[in-house]
Amino acid sequence: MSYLIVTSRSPISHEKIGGNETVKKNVGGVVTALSRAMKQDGGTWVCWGDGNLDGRYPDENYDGYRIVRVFMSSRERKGFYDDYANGTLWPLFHYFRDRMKLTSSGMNYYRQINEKYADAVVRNVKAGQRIWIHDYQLALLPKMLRERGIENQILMTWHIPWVASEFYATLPEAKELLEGIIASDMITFHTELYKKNFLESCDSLLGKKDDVEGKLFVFSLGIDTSYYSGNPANRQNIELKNNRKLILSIDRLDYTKGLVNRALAIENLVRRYPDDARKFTYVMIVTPSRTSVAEYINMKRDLEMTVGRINGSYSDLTWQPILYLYRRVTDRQLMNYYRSANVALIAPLIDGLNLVSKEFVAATRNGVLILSRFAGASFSLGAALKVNPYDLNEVADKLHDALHMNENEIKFRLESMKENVMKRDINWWLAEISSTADMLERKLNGSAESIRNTH
Ligand code: GDG
Repeated sequence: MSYLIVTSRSPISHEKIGGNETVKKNVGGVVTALSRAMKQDGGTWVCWGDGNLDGRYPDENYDGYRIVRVFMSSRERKGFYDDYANGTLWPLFHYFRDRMKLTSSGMNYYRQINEKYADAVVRNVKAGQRIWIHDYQLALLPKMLRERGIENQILMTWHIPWVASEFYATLPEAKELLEGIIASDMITFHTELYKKNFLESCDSLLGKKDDVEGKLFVFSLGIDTSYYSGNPANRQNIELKNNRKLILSIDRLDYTKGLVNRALAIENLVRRYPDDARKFTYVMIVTPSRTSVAEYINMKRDLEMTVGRINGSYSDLTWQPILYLYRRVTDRQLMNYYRSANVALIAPLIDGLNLVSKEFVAATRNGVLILSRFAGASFSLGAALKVNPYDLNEVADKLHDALHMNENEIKFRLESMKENVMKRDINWWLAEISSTADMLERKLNGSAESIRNTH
């Protein structure tokens, strides 16, 4: 089956860096999964051309598939991406009502850009191709495609949480977005909770339940386990001085990730368990993200002040509790960290899924996973040490437990999590979605056939 995939982000972008033209690969779990689907059967990927040289490549062949780019002016980018997608929808779908920007101009740009995507899809889709739309930036697209007469099967995958219906209802455009999404034939979420919340939103805001329910499915995104569990060339072990244990985290800079809380939990660990001080180093890797949004610039300052204050209070000439890295690390470095860490501290305040926790489980041989109860991945990683990221005493206690856990318990917990991650990997995810879409298509064709036969 050939796919036409639509995403806001692109798999690659063309950039001029230091006078040289370069092709930048936009890595990350979603792009990896979708590239795999593209490579299997060819197909077309419609995405945003945001690289500074992408204008030269509106349409190109890459790695066995076609990339078609949608372009935005700087005003459209600000209205669609900064103001509405990241300023209104992102905080809404992560329960941060106070951070939600409510401006009508943002929504107008959001509509306008969804229309641009719709036009690009109409121009490029082939008969019989399956259209697969991703995430909160493109909620209006399925309905816009139907309005343009597109009859291809439409799938939508929602990558972030779907909040409780009474919370979702605070969005002025709540009904419009729902109508947009339910024009799809199939909608997938990472957890049962998000599916339930979505259905309740349809019921309470649109009075539609029965006709939507059959379109909703839960498939939690898997990872490329052969990569993470394998033995990459040039792997190096990171060894800390004096046999210190390595506590690791890696996240995009985002308020949903609870980075300040994690630093405070480390401070709490040292206060509650003074004997643990000097026996660990917390390596906190923070990847730059949405660097054009003012709020994210302030967030970085707040985090750095907290990390600086904690290090200032507890460091001495031989030890520093937090080693803070604000940069993107290479895939190889990431693997080295995953393999070398004794503990992964994955404590977002809320997260649609959280791929890092799955990657760590696949990569580690003897590490302990501490995982937020509010990450979608916590539903499938039952043997992790679960924490409420707002409860800094609990996080400190679990850190202490993790640092002192015996090998048998570490192995026991890891085995059951590895089993789940290995079984429900990226190939499982793609195959489940594809076979479910096949089944829905057969059902639809079957009912069309029986209608024809009765007339
Ligand atoms: C959204 C939802 C949902 C990160 N920094 C580096 C790096 N990464 C890679 C990780 C992982 C991916 O990026 C991050 O994925 P997450 O799932 O953890 O988080 P979001 O970016 O917020 O993703 C989330 C996801 O969509 C999928 O549906 O799980 O809830 O918010 O793959 O490894 N990779 C390298 N260097 C870095 O510095 N090499």
